[in-house]
Amino acid sequence: MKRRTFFSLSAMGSASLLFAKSKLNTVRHYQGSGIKVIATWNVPNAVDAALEQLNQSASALDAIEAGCRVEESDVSNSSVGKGGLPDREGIVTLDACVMDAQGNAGSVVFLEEIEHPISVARKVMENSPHVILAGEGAQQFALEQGFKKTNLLTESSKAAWEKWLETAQYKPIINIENHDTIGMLAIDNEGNISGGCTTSGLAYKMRGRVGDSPIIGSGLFIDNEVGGATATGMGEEILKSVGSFLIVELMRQGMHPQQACEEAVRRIVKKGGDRVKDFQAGFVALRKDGETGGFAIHPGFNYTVGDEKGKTLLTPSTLL
Ligand code: SD4
Repeated sequence: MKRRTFFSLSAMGSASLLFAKSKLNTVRHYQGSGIKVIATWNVPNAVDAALEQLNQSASALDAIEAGCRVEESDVSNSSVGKGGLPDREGIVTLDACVMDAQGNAGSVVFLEEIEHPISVARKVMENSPHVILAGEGAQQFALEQGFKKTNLLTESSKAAWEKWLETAQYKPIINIENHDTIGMLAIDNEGNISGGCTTSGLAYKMRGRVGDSPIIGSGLFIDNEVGGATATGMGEEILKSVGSFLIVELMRQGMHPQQACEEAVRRIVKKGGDRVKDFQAGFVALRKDGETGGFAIHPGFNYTVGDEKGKTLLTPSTLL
């Protein structure tokens, strides 16, 4: 490197360091206030499973994994795990991620024939040197870790796909074709936060399509100093605004989780133009002090919150 360039870069380095330090002084650190769980959609069984873990002093990560596994095995949920609607070739492909209180992350994308992608994502985080594993490689890793292959296409999801083939029109319907992806955030009794997100993605997507759910920052983001956020809805739109990361950063700067979710939804709507009438996007957020928020573009979105006292289904106001 030329000497002159070196000097100017190091000057820039110390200027940005000063800026970073002054910014850090304004960052809020929130303290925990007992166990808490928040999850996208009406998922009482998943929240119960997570609360059961937290009540036994399990870690937030264990609670998240237990909660998400409930939806992955629920064949009546058509957008997560077993029973999830397939891609346009009739194959179910799954996306999931986890993030823990230390800022570690693991993710699987385009995973086939494994019932619990959330658990595979956790193994990627804990037992591999990587953050994301995709497709065949993700499946190979899962099998090596002791997971078994299973058929994820149920009779009813196969029948729905065959019916879809009659017209083969790809048009995700707000809150119908693409709902129930579970994004879950939890605080354990040590005050640590973790999160997870798991989905079979959009019904009748193109083969190979991956949405926001397994992408750290878009479908999920956790920062143990601040809190976490997770998303549901049209992944293509959520990816473009990195909404979960945005919400955590807004909370870091002092915004309430509710306001932060609203701002993230507004950003998506601003970029979405006319398309907005045809897609849903929603977020939930949990701050380290137990404060929560949730917001979506269109009516129809709800989320479940749980703590020591029990659980509540909340229907937030929406932008449109
Ligand atoms: C995706 N965000 O794959 C997911 C779909 C979803 O409720 O959230 N469905 O784009």
